[in-house]
Amino acid sequence: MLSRRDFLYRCGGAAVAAGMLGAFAEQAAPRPNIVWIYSDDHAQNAVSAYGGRLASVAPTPNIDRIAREGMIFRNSFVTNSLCGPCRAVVLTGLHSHLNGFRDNSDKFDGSQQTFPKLLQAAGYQTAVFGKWHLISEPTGFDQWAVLPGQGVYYNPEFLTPDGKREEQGYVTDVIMDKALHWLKDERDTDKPFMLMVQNKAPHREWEPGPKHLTTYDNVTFPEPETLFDDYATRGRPAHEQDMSIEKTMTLDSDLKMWTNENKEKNPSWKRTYGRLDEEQRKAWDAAYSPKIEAYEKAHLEGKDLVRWKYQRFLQDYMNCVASVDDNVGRMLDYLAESGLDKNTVVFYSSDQSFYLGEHGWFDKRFIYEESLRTPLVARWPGTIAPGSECAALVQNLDCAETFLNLAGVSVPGNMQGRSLVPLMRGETPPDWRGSVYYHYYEGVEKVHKVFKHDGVRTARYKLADFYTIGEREFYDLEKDPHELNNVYATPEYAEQVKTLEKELDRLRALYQVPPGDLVPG
Ligand code: SGN
Ligand code: CA
Repeated sequence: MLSRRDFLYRCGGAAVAAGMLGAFAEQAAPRPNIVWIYSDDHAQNAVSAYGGRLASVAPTPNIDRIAREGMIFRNSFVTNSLCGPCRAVVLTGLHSHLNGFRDNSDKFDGSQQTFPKLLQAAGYQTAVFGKWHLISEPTGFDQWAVLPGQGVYYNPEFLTPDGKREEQGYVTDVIMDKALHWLKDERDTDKPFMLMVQNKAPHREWEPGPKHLTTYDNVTFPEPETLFDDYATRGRPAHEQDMSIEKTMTLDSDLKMWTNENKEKNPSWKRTYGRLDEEQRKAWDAAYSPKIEAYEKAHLEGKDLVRWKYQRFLQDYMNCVASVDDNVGRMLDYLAESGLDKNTVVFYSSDQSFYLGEHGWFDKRFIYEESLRTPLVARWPGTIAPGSECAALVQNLDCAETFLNLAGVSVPGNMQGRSLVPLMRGETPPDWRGSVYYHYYEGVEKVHKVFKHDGVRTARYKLADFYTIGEREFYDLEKDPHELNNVYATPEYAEQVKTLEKELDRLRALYQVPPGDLVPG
């Protein structure tokens, strides 16, 4: 006799409607719960399970625990490296041009098909807490409390079905409090659940919580090899961006070096410090006053100043990550204590990754590795063998199908991703994708000034098409993992360039990219 799960997989998982499970109902194991912990701008390079230069100085033990007890996806990518667009892709399983959310100024059409709605219809309890950033209200959730827009780090306001509520505390802790409260006291325990816990952290302006204001004070973060990249082989996009540590990152709002003379007049100081209560201010001042004093005495310039900014940025960024990691631990502990862990699939991911000084940058947007990638680890006892590594090319586009598949819910034919469930079982389907499609839409007129582009990445090569300005770039990731050498016009690569150009055309057609989205100018 096939187990219910085996039956689902043999049917490709996808085609099995919840109703068809009737025959198996008696011996069927309960459907698995899903916990999706999602952060904002958490770089793959800042998750120690991925190794990398920061792993030993700034470990993330709780996120690593998910990887250790489950699977790490080594090649996990996004479709469009920006917040709202990534969230819309996760919800719908559709690329941006089909779900209608191309850039952060769009409004998500909440009437469209999403995986939470499909899970809800199949009898799951659904909830989302934390960052949402899709402008319209959440749909398809039994319970929700989301931050308005980007939200704030301290004493944040939440939008809920019953209106606005301000909460005292640090946002990463408050979001997990809400999620745990729902799990323990609010949900219908007769139903399986799907819970999305979505952090604001470690998004700019990287405000650490009270427990981690000084965690990395005595750490020197290794610099990336490309901190002083001169973009020698590249065209306009890398030269004209506005996301460098040197020029774009501010000393006041980003690095909190509000000097005594100017701070009261500074809107960013009011915005940040003005939100803190008395106790929070005390802790904040104790952490930052000595840093401001040291900075003022140092009189740094040129490369020394960039190096100092990099260290200061990483301190606050990693302080924020430390709170995220603590709260992942709270969730894992609760699941274990309650016994829910046995039948709960826990994912940790981020809307997208982030530059931590690579190429001299912070932020994301480009198709280059640091922002094309995103962390993805998953734990599913009994299905994922502990310590598994997956090298297949996966995308946030696959989330919706994965969640539906593991819940035994039929996957609608218009979704564009693929279920990761076979990969989680340690089997790579022979026809698994050999390339991923990427399309960034926000454009040079918006913050950070990155030209629109699309492109394709295979296991070895990458082609980017900055179509508004007619510039293309090509990288051999095996020989040039840091993407310093654009070989688009190099004769030795002519054949590979042609192959990837064809692949890009194929993917544009496959995913139905409207030709109107690819026009010059
Ligand atoms: C804000 C940030 C930008 C960031 C965008 C989008 N500036 O505008 O640095 O790129 O959000 O980020 S800030 O000073 O207000 O933090 S996203 O993750 O929401 O897409
Ligand atoms: Ca983000």
